[in-house]
Amino acid sequence: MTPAPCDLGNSTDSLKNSIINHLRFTLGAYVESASQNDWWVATCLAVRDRVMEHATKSRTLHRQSGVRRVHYLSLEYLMGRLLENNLRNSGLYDATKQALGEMGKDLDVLLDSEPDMGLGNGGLGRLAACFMDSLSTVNLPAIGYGIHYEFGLFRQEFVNGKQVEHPDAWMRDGSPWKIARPSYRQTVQLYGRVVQKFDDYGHPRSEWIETKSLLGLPWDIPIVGYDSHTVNVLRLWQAQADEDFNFQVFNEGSYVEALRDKAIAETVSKVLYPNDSTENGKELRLVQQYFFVACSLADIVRRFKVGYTLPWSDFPSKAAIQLNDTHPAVAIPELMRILVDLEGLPWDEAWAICQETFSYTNHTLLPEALEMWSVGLFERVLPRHLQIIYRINHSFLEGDVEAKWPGDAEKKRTLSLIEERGGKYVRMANLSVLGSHATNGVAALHTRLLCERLFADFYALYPDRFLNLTNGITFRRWLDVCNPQLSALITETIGDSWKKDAALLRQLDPYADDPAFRAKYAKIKRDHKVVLAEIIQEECGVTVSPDALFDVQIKRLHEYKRQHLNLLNIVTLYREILDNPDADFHPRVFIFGAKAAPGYFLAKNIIHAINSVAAKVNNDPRVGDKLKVVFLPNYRVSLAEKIIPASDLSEQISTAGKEASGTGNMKLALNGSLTIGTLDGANVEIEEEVGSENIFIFGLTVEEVTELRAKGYNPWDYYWANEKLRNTIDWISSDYFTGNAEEFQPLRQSLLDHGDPYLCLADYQPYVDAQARVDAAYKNQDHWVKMAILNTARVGKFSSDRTILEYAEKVWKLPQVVIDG
Ligand code: CBF
Repeated sequence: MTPAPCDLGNSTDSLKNSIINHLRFTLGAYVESASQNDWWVATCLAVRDRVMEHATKSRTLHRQSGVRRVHYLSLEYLMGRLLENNLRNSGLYDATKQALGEMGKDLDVLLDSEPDMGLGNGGLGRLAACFMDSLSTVNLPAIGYGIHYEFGLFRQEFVNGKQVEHPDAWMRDGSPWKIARPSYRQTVQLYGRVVQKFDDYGHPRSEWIETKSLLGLPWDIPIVGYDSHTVNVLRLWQAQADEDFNFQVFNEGSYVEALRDKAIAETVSKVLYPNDSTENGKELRLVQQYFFVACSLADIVRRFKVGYTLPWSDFPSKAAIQLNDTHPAVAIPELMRILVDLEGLPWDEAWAICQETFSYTNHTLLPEALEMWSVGLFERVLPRHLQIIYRINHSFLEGDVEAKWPGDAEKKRTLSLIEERGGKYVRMANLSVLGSHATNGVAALHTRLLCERLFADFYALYPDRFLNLTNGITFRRWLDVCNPQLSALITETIGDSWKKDAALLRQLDPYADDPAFRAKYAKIKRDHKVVLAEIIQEECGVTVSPDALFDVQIKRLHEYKRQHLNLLNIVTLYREILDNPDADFHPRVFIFGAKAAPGYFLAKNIIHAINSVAAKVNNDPRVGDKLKVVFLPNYRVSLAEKIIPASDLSEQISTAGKEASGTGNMKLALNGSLTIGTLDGANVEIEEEVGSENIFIFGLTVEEVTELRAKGYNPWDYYWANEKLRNTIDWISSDYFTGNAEEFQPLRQSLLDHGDPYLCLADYQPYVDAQARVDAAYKNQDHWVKMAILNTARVGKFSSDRTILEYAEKVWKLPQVVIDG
């Protein structure tokens, strides 16, 4: 008998019923006395019910049609909150708001109570989240794989201006979005040793024995696209102890010992490493990487075997695997191990399958972020994988490298998968390039630098494998969700097709000259500034005026991003206001949001310096409202959603050649915040799109940076040559701001004694001058608003839908599969 279909309609009444049913039957709560959290969970579940139907349909259709799917492997997903995004994407927002309203509940309050799902550090993890949204929106068959961290990125608090970290227990109360899939649990081996055996035909086979095992339990999170019925899933693996692991210990009566082993096993997915540029050398990190890669590959192979009885040579036509940076690169030797050791394929055949299956995105040129694992550690944790890497390396060096550069030992040294100088290390970036058919950078400049510098020899060998795929952001979250007022104004003006085809935003261009449109646009910005001013009051206890220029730098705290260059300008302005109180300077609020890696001493010193300067400036009666400095604590996706629509100026001031792309730059420009920035990462392309008259570019170019370094850069030259700069640095490192002149010596030393590695002093005067241009431009509000509108209108290129469609066409060769409603 077919059961009666439950009512999963999209009407207000139907949603009301679902929410009440979940309150009563899933949560066991009375409508009258249900808590806020109960209402939030019940609402999420009502939405989830409607979405799951499409998830099942999508999965079934993808399987039945036998199309190629992309598997996105990423150690990080910075998802933020899901309810509002899912409501807006699925078109349920208005009905749900009304349903809740009729039951006396305010949807906005519920939305604000959702904890962020912060399973990532910064740009790379947020990019993965945008990509998941776009994959569903543009109807591509995809699965995201990652780790189900119990603790996401730490919660940041300031105590006396210094960063203090707290654990982020994002799912302490459970999460209504994730669904356990115990039937797809996987077992992962680690450690042990390798022996040579012979199969029934006398062929040698490597066997990995005496291993420790770990279980991976998958949790699925449905990913709802905008105006599409494709619902892909994000599958996150949770580590569990294998019960056999300590059974003997348990039987011998060592119950506590047995549980200790269980706890150790479960630490693998406990916590996200809180660094966005390096975690090299940590054993647990390598175990995390292998754990999620092994679970994911086993899952992909399971699906290949269940679906079809095809030869292995067809594997790449069913599965594309994208490596999000080198973090999942161990997938390359793992697939080789599966194909050669477990499936008995000849080496060369297996290698061809691997290269056809994998593609790799590089996200950084920073040398410290290029992952390397000591050979000793690798051998202990993954002995068979090390053997495989050695064999890949040998064939490569003696094959293609020798053929191109016969007898050239230096070329072999740079291209080798093993670094031999100063100890032996596995180079994960080289492995990723070699094991993939495509390597891409994330902005045009970054890709050029990959080809000319980091991977120059690989590029000489395999030029066709390199391509650029400029990053993008989802315009649903970064406009529709975070700025519904602007989204509505755009839709009212040009229709709503821009939500699926962002290039159409160009139709707004002429409206920049329309005073009525400008007035509406300006009002929306001001309203957001009023809201942000309230948040600043609440979080920082500082009163700011929404009529001031809101100057925003929100991103991870890193020397290369140069929050300290921003600080140098702030202190210079402070001095000027004191020296020249009647100068015509438009009031400004400098707004920071940034987390520093807990072990990054100098980054924490910079946070402390900014907070200390803020405390002085904000309380100095001589300054009044002219200058305010605020550092909002615990920067995260949901806070970004409040800051970005309220921003006037977007600080993108990294040293040229250091920021691979940046994506905050795109979000801010989209919301009409003008960029002050260097010609770095995607800033270069933003300038091309918005026009050089609608952006404030300053500073050294990549070529000039190289030249300056080659000449021998000496920050002291700049210090002695520029009195303002000298006074600024001396003031920061005096006892004026904290009463202790020692406090910011690390910052001073970095800028002077340690050579100013990110060239703040060289870019100081051009930056100060560019800020003066900003001040002058802001005084002409009409013109400023016009420039802001043109930014919104002209950044359609940076939609992640465009990026994803380029990946699908140029790298994955994926078909779009439309799922019926
Ligand atoms: O490509 C996405 C982002 O990745 C980083 O955050 C990274 O972690 N390597 C880069 O620093 C960004 O430039 C880039 O936009």
